[in-house]
Amino acid sequence: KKRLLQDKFIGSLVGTFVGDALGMAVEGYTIEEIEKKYGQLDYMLEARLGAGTYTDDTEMMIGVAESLISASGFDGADMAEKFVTNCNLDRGYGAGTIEALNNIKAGSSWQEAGENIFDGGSFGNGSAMRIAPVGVFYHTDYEELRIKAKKSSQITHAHPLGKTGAAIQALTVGYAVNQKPEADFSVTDYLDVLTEYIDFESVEYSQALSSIQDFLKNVPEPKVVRNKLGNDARAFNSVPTSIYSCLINTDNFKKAVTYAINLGGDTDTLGAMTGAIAGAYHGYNDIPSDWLDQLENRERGLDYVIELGKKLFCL
Ligand code: 8NA
Ligand code: MG
Ligand code: MG
Ligand code: MG
Repeated sequence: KKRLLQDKFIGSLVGTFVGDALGMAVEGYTIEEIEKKYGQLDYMLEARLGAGTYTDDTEMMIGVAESLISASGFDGADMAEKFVTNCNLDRGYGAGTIEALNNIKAGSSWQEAGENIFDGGSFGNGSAMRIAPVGVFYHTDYEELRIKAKKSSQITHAHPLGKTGAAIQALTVGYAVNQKPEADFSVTDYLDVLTEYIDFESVEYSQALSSIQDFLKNVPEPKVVRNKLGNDARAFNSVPTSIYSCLINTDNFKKAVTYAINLGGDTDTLGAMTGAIAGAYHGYNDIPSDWLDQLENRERGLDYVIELGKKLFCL
């Protein structure tokens, strides 16, 4: 049982990495373009920094994990510093995040760095894409989990819609950790937990939640899902999409992540967020070895991310 729990921690972190690496190659493609060029894409393509390499999504997730480990829990100043130290712009960062990291470098506190980006802070999906370590670490206490998720978002994504996106994604990861992988993922129970802990007053998330419920009753074509839930870099147009990708593909990790990246748009991030949830549910052992075999593994690659998962579990 302990072994399975550790497997889930590692699965969520490596799941982020795998989904990011798979989706990277078709970032910005439409559903139609992916379909035409690859049919159903479920393998690593040569891209940007090479096949199996990760982007900002995983690089920032690594920073979140490192900080939770070194500070034995959430520490905003420490996490901000990890983001700055780790940042390699070649991995492809969002404009708002770059601005927040520059503010930190210039001396802003972690609470202030993201405050005045865009209009009232960023609501990009950048704080949700990296949240897996928060979700697994705080899985025993959903209240604490939501608070820490929002604080970790504050560093770069201070807009309420950005923070809520990070909290929803983190809560979903934490919930997935708590479910037995062989049992059915109870959608009703999950939605009860979600609505108990998250404030769904904003139309963006409440509409998405009601679309998800409709789609679960009457499963539409992926294009309809894309049109309704979205597939872009805004948190409210990608976090619900990733959750839905998991909810209709609970059989295995591969099915969920493949579904998400084939929706097009912000595919690395849809892959990363779907991989974080599916990895937390199924565990590391369910991630296909032909995907794992292709992941980058120099310095801070696959072995390093597995080690972070173990350390996070042992804290
Ligand atoms: P961000 O904070 O710049 O947010 C992403 C985008 O959302 C912004 O560039 C805006 O277009 C929009 N946005 C966010 N907040 C607001 C607001 N308050 N008002 C109006 N528009 C807003 O960056 P992020 O870290 O959230 O971005 C994450 C994305 O960037 C991920 O997809 C990640 O993979 C990366 N990304 C990289 C590339 C690349 O380099 N090829 C391409 C796309 C995305
Ligand atoms: Mg990315
Ligand atoms: Mg929408
Ligand atoms: Mg992306």
